[in-house]
Amino acid sequence: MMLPPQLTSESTSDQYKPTKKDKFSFGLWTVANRGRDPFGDFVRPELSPVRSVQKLSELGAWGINLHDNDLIPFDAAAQERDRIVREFKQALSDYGMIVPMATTNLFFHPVFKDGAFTAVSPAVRAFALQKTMKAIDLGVELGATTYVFWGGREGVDAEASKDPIVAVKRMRDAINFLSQYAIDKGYKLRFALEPKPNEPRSDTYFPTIGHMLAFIYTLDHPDMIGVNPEVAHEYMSGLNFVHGVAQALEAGKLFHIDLNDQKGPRFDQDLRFGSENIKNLFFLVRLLEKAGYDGPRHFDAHAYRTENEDGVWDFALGCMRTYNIFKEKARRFDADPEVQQLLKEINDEGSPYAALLSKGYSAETVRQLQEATFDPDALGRQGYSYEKLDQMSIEHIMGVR
Ligand code: GCO
Ligand code: MN
Ligand code: MN
Repeated sequence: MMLPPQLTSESTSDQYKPTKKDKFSFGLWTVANRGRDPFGDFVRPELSPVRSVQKLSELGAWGINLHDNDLIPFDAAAQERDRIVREFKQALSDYGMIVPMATTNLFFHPVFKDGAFTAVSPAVRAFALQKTMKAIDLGVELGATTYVFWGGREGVDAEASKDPIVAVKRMRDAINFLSQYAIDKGYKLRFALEPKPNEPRSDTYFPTIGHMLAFIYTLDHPDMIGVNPEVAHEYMSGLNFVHGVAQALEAGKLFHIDLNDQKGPRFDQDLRFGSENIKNLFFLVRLLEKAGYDGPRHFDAHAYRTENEDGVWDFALGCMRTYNIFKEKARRFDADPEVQQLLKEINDEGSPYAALLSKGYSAETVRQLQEATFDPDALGRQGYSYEKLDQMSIEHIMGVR
């Protein structure tokens, strides 16, 4: 692989090298993505799950995640299923990899063309539950502790086709049913719901992190349910990913994360992590690391369609290295005495009002606030030095501080 000049020297090249401790994971579907798009056919040959496990492990990844049908063909007989699972488990143990997360393919087969849990057809909804129960069993058998629900085709093209209130209720019924199933089976499993605003349907239900968070608290078992936000999906809605993730973290609901990148609000691009939105993703990594997020750093992205297999491994290594580079840059940013000093001044920590506000509501705080005299004009005249602060962030990101 061609490395940028500053990373080729012995002293620095190892610093960002991914290791198992970094908890990097990839979907089987990401590295095995064959580059088919709506306008062109496959450009890469099939990549076997065993080869993916081996190569990712060599590159320093820790986990590999899958949809049921990434591993087991849709129509496989029980014997074939068991053989494939046996071989895959062997590869996991040979190469020291784990399966932290599993999920269901509820979007590829034509049966799901109108969605799965929210499809109008009761038979399709029932089949979706049956398929998901099987896929949960498979995930648990492989050791998964997180189970992801991405809406896939849960949405509409023709608005009149579904009552959107009924759709929300149907999704709730499905998640309640499946969480009860996991509980009754004694599985140690947490569910992570993944929002996306559109594609493949022209509109998908539960389009953003915020919609998902609100929905979770209406479920029967909210404690076992969190979110799996994806960089690209929030950018598709024009949102600040860092803020959405922060809200999930603060609520204790960041159960998993799909790292990738995206050029603005358009079709879902699933680009190499950190290849586009360098500033926002620097702040994302800083947030995850400072908040002590200890879940998988999962990449849900794929290599450019121009690449052959070598390019796929360049892509995978690039995702992990960039995460580690951001992590180091964030550490340096927060250790920079000038940054610390400026942040201290900006936050005016010595103000008597800081102490007062920290007391929260009481009759005494109410009285003190009512009696306080403020000078709004003076407060309105002050400058906040955000230009200076932001330039410092930029200089850290660009590597000159
Ligand atoms: C997308 C989605 C999917 C899901 C995956 C797990 O790119 O539209 O993110 O990749 O994450 O299917 O269910
Ligand atoms: Mn995803
Ligand atoms: Mn995506």
